[in-house]
Amino acid sequence: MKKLFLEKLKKLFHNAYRGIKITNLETYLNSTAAIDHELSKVFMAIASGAVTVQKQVDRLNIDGYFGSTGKTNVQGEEVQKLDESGNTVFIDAFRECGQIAMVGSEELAGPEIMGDDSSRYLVNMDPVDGSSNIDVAISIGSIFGIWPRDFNSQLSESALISKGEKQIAAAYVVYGSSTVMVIASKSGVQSFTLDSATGLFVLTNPNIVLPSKWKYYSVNYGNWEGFSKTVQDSLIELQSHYSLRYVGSLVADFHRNLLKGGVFLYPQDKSSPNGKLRLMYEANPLSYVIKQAGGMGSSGLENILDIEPESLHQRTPLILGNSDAVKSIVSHEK
Ligand code: AFP
Repeated sequence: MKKLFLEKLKKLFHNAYRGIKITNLETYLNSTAAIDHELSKVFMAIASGAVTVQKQVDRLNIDGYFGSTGKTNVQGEEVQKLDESGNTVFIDAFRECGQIAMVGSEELAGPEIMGDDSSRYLVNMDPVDGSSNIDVAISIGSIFGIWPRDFNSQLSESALISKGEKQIAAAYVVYGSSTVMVIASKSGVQSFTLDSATGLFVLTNPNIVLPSKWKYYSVNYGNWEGFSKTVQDSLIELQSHYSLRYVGSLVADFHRNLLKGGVFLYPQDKSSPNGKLRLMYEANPLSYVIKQAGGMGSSGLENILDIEPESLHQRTPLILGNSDAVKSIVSHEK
């Protein structure tokens, strides 16, 4: 392991010597004026948590660390062992970073208060997204929305339930064939790949903008019978022009469509009349990311970022991707 690490360092120096610039997450954050020191610490806490979760994902099958805890979360869904440990990993990383005053999580019924009087940020997260894919070696992920703390408000659940438009940054991690961390801020969207030899996230895809020509649409066709006629009509139109890709882990489907161009749909259907996905820690953060990359997110009736939320674990229908694709689907809906 030590030998591998030294080899990797040698390669990094070699590349630097040859003029190949390597930027890691920390150097990117330090050199980006629009991201202040405090927000940088939040991103670094996400990165450190992600390295730990990635190691757990890697060893899941070997250590037998998969399967259900036997518990259900606040939404009545089965909690996988990794859901529980991922939640603890990120909560601990956020507590240690000191800049976060409160966290909302898919795995917690209410808010987790931390930090001190000067902690400036609130985070809503889905610590492990795509749980049902955990034990079948399909990509899973983590999602984070970051809101500024309102120092005039009490630290209570209602402060976490704030419009997506007020986010100042968002991030997600995909634990896939490689581990990537994507961050979005006023400075755009950047993707970093985890170098497992050094434990550093290296900038591999700077300033991501959605390709204007898009290829893919993503939807669970198993829900067809429950879709409204307008959703069915949109899908009939999409299927004659675009390729279907659906993994069933939101972050993985989202990441592919972000890089290749496309649209993700999880509309309401008869069995989930309000949609399945969660507004505060799935739809809002990813709508923030897609907006910075030139796209948009919609519930079919409203821009996701404009929705006035009512509860921490509220669900929403979601249409997310290239703006022209989203607008065309929404125009059928209205
Ligand atoms: P799980 O966490 O239960 O695997 O759900 C994943 C998810 O919340 C999201 O990541 C997927 O996009 C969506 O649900 C998949 O839902 P379907 O299995 O109903 O298609």
